[in-house]
Amino acid sequence: MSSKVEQQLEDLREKLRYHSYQYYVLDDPHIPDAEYDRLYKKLLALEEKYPALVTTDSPSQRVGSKPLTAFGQIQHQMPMLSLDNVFNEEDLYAFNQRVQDRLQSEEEIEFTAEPKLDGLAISLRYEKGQLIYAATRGDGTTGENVTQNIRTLQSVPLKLLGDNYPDVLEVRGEVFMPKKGFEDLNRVARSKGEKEFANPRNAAAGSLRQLDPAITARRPLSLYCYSTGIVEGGELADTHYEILQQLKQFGFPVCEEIKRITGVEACLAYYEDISSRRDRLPYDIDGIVYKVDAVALQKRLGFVARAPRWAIAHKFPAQEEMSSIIDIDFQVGRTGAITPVARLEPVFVGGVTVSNATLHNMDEIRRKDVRVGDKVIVRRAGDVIPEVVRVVPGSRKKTLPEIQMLTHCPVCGSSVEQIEGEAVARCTGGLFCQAQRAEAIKHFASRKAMDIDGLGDKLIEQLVAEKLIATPADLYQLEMDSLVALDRMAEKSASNLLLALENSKHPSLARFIYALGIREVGEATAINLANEFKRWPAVRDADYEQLIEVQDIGPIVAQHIVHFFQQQHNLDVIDQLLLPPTGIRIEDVEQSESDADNHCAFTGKTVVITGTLPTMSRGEAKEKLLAVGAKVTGSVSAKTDYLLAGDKAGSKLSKAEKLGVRVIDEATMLELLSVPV
Ligand code: 9MJ
Repeated sequence: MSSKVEQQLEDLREKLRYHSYQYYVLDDPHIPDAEYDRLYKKLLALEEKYPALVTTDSPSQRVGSKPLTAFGQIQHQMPMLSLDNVFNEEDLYAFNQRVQDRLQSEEEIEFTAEPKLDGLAISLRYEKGQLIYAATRGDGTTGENVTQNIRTLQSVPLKLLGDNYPDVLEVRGEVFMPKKGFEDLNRVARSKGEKEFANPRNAAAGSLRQLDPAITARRPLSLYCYSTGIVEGGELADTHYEILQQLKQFGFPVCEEIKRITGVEACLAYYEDISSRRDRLPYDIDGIVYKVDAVALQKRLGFVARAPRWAIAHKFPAQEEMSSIIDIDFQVGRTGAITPVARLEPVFVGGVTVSNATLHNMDEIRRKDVRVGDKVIVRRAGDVIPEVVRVVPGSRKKTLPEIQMLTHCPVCGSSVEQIEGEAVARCTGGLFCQAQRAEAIKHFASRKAMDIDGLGDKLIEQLVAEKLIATPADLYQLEMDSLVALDRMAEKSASNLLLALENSKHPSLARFIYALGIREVGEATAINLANEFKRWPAVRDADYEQLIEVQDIGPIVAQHIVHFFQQQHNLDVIDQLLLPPTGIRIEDVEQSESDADNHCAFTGKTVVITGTLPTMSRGEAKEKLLAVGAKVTGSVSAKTDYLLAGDKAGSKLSKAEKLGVRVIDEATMLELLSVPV
């Protein structure tokens, strides 16, 4: 009886090991997670029934032990090596030369190139295929016994696969926390008001040093193996690269980026390739390791102190360095976002000299408690804007004043608003603020706003740079002479532009509202405002209570609108637009277009537009639909009422048909629009 159960148990364990290997090591799961869970539960149930038959290498025994009071020590039978570093090409060439000299070889050397993971080195000892212990590197000779924690890592085999592994096998590798797991972990910590980890390396180290393995088990730790220690009762291949392939067959995870290459030039190409993809790799690395591939050559080269002569780490420039804050300024972005920026003692970090670093927003300044005069850690990772990570703990020797948020924009003096629940503070000077000018004017002139033909983004930037315009109102004061004096501006295009400006002076109320670029007032909101208030002065004078009554306008948008019209600068620009000599005449929403008249089959319905329409663009169709109070969305769902389909309608059409959504063509839309309901 018991042997039959034993067989059943062992079959289940084998299956689970196999699928775990497919999932964690080969990244190629053969069964759905739910099926794995079913097998696992079956194993648990059977083991619960026959506790005497539970083995330590069972997949159920990853979190088996109770919390420790301290870690024991383990002597490494073969010392765990460290690596010498180089930081530039010249020193890499010198390393290669030393290798060739020692080997008395003129030939290019074969290397295995590996990403250098930024985690914790550990050594795993297996006897007869069973995991015996796991130890940290420690000082290279003596490490800490972290077996019960390492057992909780799903990617660490408790029992090796196959049967041609050596009797005794020590495998070395790096335990690390993938970037995503790190971010998730910190997000949870933040939401609970707990302390966050500074980086994935610290998070990995902290997770592995838990005395309670149940905590380690919940942390997203991974492992990649990259070398071996003691090998007895069996032999491994005679090149490093092939040994790694063997380790993979035994069940160990090995980094997919590892490559065998020839010569130092190929090393540099590998370095460049990985550097360029570094930000996109799912784990942190701090350089590349090159290892002489042939084990026989490694033996001839030997060691100096603890580092092998046959390997070298080619480190990336440090991404974090220390500096001091000389001052904190506030910058106004093109959308009015106000960002505190630290002026720093110049420091070489991430490969460039950095003297400014972002502090993101006021919440971040408070959270990090950064003050002028502080010693700080500066980080520059890849092409990301350098940032102040934190104050160096204990470095503040005297009290320094706290940073106060600005109440007025440093560029235009408008008041600064911070919407509750939003981290970013913004200048409310929209149309007036120099920092936002070009963007505000681009928006004003755009097709869906004032639709000024021939006034593209480049030209606007040029006009702003030449100080010919500062606000949208200045557009209408442009003259032939100053326009033709511009680079690449012919007389014909200048006169076309002046004509387009003249033609733009009769916008609908909705277009004019949209053109003002009030935060979060898009096309649809502008149309709702126009339909609600009918006349321009009523929109301008609407108060908060009236605004939140309007369809689709909530407290935040209402606040943005109120703020916008409270700014005297904005009112001045609007006056310049509406009064002579410019004299824009806004077309009110006609009173006859009363709510009832404006109602048709589309009012309050959700419409999706797809394909090429015969006589109008999708944008024009959208405008017509919005004007009667329809909602126009991008994808077809059960909530869609109509699909307006033109030529070459693709997947949206088939989806609509599947869901039974009514499909109409342009002619039908025009007909339905003209029938009041
Ligand atoms: C890391 N950290 O990724 C070695 N390493 O080899 C790789 N570390 C190493 N190899 C011998 N890929 C000693 C250390």
